[in-house]
Amino acid sequence: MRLPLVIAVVLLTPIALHASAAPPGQNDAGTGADAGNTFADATPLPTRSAVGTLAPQAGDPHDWYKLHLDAGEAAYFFAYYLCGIAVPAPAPVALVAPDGTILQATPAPCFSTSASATSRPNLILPAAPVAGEYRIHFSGDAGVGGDYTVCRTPCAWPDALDRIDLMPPYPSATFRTLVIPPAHGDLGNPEGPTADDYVRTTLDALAEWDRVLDEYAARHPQHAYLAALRIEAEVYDGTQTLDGRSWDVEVHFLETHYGARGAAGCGRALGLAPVLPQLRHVTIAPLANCSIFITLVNSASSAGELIPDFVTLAALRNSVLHEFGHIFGLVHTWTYVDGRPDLMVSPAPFYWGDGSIVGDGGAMAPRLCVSSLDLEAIAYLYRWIPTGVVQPPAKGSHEAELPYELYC
Ligand SMILES: [Ca+2]
Ligand SMILES: [Ca+2]
Ligand SMILES: [Zn+2]
Repeated sequence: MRLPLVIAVVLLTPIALHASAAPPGQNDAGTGADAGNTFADATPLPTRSAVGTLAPQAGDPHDWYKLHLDAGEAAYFFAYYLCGIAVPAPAPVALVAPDGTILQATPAPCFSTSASATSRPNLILPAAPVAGEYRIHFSGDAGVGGDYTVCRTPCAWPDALDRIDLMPPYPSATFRTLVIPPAHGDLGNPEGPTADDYVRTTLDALAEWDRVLDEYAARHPQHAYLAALRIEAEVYDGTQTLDGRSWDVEVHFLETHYGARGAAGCGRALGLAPVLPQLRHVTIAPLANCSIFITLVNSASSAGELIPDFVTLAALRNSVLHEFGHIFGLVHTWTYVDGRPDLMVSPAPFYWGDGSIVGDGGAMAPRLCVSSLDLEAIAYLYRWIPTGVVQPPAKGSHEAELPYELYC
């Protein structure tokens, strides 16, 4: 038991050197101050996500966090820098045992909008060797720092529980939606889904939105107008007009890696250049008002795999539900309830075959359901329906007013 004390003393020394130079204005993990610069002086890791700053050039060479683990307890962490000019190269982050031993050190990649960057924890402790205070250490020894996020999974964004970000509503209550089947199905996996499977699952997901909106409207009379929202879906059979103005929404399938499991947007500002050649009709007609792209090759591979998974129908269904949430005007939320992400959490985490977020390599997509939070926010966006006068949202996000419920 002496060893930890010795290490603590040795590491404690720099605090005196840097204490006077501690950068002002930091708010690491919401503490209003800089996270501890030493092993001994570690800041408690919040139960929710922490955001912080490491600034080795400005008197902040280390940020240490600590949490207690029982012997044998599993703990998985996300520890990522936020992409930006302040992070020229991956900076190291480490998981440290109570006795100071480094259990795992990794260059923390930069968090981006790419699902693949954040779909899995990067510090992994399947079983804590002893009970005690473990540490997460962001080190500026390489001279590199920046803004980072750190959390123990399942992570939730700080102070964002039951809040969802908003875009303007679509100016029609009817969404004429054309589903354009993929050119082929199994993508080389003879056991995999067929093109018909993909289309059928997509139509099921669209029908689920309709059913859920009706159910919510019936249960909440003040939002009864949501029953007027209607997805009218058709499957492209070669005869429909593809002039880009006949459809409110087109659903496309992409058969190569696109960097996300899906994408959606209205107004053609989707950064489409990489995928245009794959769209079956884009050379003969402009896109519809809104488009959804579903990647049939997952961008987030399973643990240990070098080749991304083929999408499962369960994952496809979740993606279609999520992307149509964007069409309605929802952005994202960081709401987790009982360890499960809301439908509009992004990037949606994978769960593995043993039910953990990392593990045996068997990726599973937990069934996601539209939530009361999602529906409340849609009710807010479409409050124009009774008057017919479309209004932009007067706020950038919606806070839940009703108890959180899933509409499965
Ligand atoms: Ca700091
Ligand atoms: Ca610090
Ligand atoms: Zn999204």
